[in-house]
Amino acid sequence: MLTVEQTDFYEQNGYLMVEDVITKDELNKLQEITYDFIESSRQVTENDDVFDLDEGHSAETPRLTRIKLPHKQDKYFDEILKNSGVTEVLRDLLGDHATLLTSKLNTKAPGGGMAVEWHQDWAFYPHTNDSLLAFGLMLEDVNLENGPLQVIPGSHKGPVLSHHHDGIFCGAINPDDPNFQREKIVTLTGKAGSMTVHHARTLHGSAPNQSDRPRLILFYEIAKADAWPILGATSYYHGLGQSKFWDDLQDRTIIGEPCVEPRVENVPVRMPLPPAKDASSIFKTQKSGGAKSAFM
Ligand SMILES: O=C(O)CCC(=O)C(=O)O
Repeated sequence: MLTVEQTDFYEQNGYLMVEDVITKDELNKLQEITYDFIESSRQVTENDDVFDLDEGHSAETPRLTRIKLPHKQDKYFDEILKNSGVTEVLRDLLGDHATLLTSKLNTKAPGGGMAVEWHQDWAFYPHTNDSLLAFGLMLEDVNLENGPLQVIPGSHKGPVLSHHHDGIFCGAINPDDPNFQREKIVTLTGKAGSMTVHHARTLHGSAPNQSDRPRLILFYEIAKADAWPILGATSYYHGLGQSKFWDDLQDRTIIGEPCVEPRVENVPVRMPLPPAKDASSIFKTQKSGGAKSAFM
């Protein structure tokens, strides 16, 4: 699916944009399911296992920051990962054995839907090696107004910056950090059906949604199967116990087989601890952890 130029570009820059990665029918189906979820959030008044609500959410005007773990909410979100153009891109970037870590559908509500402050995913979930990436499938067109993903090319080869504020993990860098090279920012806009990929160590963030339509990006975080999570990071599977973890790992295997011999590399690790008061999502971690905004 990817050309050598594309895989080289990803290797050097730590990000990639792939257009038309899914078919029109696949896109339509994903959109339909997503709008059904947004519709059903009208009944919801508090954050729960499915919805992360944005300020101002109501039955009249649903405002969501996120639909949590979409691959657990509807099997089509799992199917698209394991059997579509997306799967081929992952194979080209990660090889023949790859595992899903988590998924989230960031819905960024119209008229000010929350920014995601600049961060490196790696700070949230260190592993035994850094063959990890996140990709975002655009379910609607993403343009400059609705809060596109932004990245710093090459930052995956640089330092992992501090994501702590006053000794607490706040899930964001300080925008005044001298290693944050704002002048290098690349903005990833694109058509529905496009896919952005970023390495787990690539610095990225996104501004509030200033448009009158939601910004729907379906994110998945994926590891080469020999990258094992380090206990202390946040994910639901850390609390499952061995048996359920093993079953869950089979379910999360996208390509090939699980690997029970972790590849241990000399990677920079600082545990995302102590946690912020509310660590239930990146939005809550950044807010309750006191992260300084880069978008004010
Ligand atoms: O929604 C976005 O723009 C970025 C999401 C992200 O980086 C995250 O959830 O870790």
